[in-house]
Amino acid sequence: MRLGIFDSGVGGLTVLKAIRSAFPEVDLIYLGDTARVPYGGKSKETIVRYSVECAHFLARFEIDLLVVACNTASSYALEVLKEELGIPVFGVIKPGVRKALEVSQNKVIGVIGTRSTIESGVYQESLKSAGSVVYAKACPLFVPLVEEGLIEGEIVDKVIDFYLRELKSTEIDTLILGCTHYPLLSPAIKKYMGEVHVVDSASALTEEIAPMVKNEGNASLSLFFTDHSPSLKNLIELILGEGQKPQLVPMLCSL
Ligand code: DGN
Repeated sequence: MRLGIFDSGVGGLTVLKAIRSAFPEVDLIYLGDTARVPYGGKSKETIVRYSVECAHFLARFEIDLLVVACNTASSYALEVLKEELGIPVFGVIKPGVRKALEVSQNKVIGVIGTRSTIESGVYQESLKSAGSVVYAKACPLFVPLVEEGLIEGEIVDKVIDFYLRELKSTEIDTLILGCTHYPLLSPAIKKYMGEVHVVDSASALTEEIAPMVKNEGNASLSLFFTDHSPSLKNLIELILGEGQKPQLVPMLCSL
């Protein structure tokens, strides 16, 4: 079985890592659109266009299933991708919502993500329609922090306090990390938030796709990126561990 996974950049490797540990035999092809990251502040039209291009790139490899690892792309482009591809397409929003509803006792749930994800209202609508009270907060500085390799320490704690102080003072008993990068900040966020359940969409996603995935294949792993920035290798290692050799694909966009 062959799975395609795409993200606006490197953060989606948190999702790939969770999938790989759940289904180690499956062949995985990952595309990180590092030339155009971040998607998090772009318009809906642009996010959909980029997402369709990424999906079509992966479809060339005759994938059996597509995972949209990016929360921003999942918020805006999932329905279009389902129509375009003709194979099962999974995003990260629904699994995160399902998991949060499962673990929350009081149904007061917080969600954090990029500006675009939070402004799309997709998480909030799904949670509210299931009867939850929702507190949402965009945390735009979290992505660059992780990309700098800053996942703990004084600066991280200050930024977490800056964004999450209000959420901490609410009744939320569950917090959804609605962005690919945030699982790397999970220990620091958990330390700050105390007793709150922290749900990351990467592990929730693997549960969601489990009924569709046969753990069969050659256990191959292909990583494609639309740009190799100097920090790419470090970021891949930060998320996946050492020893990955990414392949470079040309820019997908015409500028
Ligand atoms: N992958 C994006 C997300 O999960 O929303 C984060 C990076 C970005 O494009 N801003």
